[in-house]
Amino acid sequence: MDLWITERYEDQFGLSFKVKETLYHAQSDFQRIDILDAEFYGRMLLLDGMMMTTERDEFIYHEMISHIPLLAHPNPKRVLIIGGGDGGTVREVLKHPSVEQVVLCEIDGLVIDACREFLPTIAGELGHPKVDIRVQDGIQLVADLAAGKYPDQAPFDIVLIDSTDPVGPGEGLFTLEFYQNVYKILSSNGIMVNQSESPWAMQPRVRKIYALLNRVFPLVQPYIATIPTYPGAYWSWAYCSKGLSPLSQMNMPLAESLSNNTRYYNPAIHQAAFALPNFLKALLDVETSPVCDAAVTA
Ligand code: SPD
Repeated sequence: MDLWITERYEDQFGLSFKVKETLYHAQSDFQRIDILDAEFYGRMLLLDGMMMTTERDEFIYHEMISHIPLLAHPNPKRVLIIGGGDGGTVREVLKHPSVEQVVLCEIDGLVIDACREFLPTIAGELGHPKVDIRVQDGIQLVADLAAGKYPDQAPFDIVLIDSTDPVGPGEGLFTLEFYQNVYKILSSNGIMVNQSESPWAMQPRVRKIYALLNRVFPLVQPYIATIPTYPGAYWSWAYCSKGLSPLSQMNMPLAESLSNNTRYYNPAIHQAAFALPNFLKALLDVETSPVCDAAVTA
């Protein structure tokens, strides 16, 4: 008999996958962890029944959360990733030659272990010498760094919030206090990007995220891609900075050469991702299209 799983959203709609095999199942101190092998999408990681990543479409999410900010920054050296225990964001960040250190702060060590074993194409760079893995609560780490507890470890050029949805252990990563603390640990031209949910399926949630971000960061610009396996498929990230726009410092030759090693990202996608449809501008009270300054070409 065929086995199907369905991720239901708000008991209103769902996305179903035909499963060949359960590869891993555990209940950690934080959440239920499942790694399944499915038809079409391949191996997939679910946390508390919510889809986190699949072998077939993970490149879209991981390239978009990484390359947009890293190419917007003139010289990113130190990167902090909160969440992201599957390792996909680490893999993409390491494609940038300027990056000297990547701190990965994942609350759940079992997620890291399971992904290393069962999702090697995603987690394969977690052992890279530039990567410093901390198994601890990212909210607490950022609060400690912001309070000056480890002065030699901050600031960061890039902070990426590669979180779960704002339920369970990920909830505290969507608060004003957390965003304020991230702001404090960014360098003067630092950039934060957080995954900001589906502006199609999760509109009240998305409005709240952007209302909070706009209270903290001078520049907040949503950008968009389609993630076929997430609820609503239409997904967003928030580009947040102290003023640096997403294209003003962009090194076009570097973006083009990086594109030889990506499956989704390229310089045209970088610019187009910030174009918002009218319903989304209205949802987020964005009056004008984001400014896409001339990119650096030499
Ligand atoms: N609804 C799914 C949101 C998950 C976003 N994070 C995915 C983590 C992949 N590294």
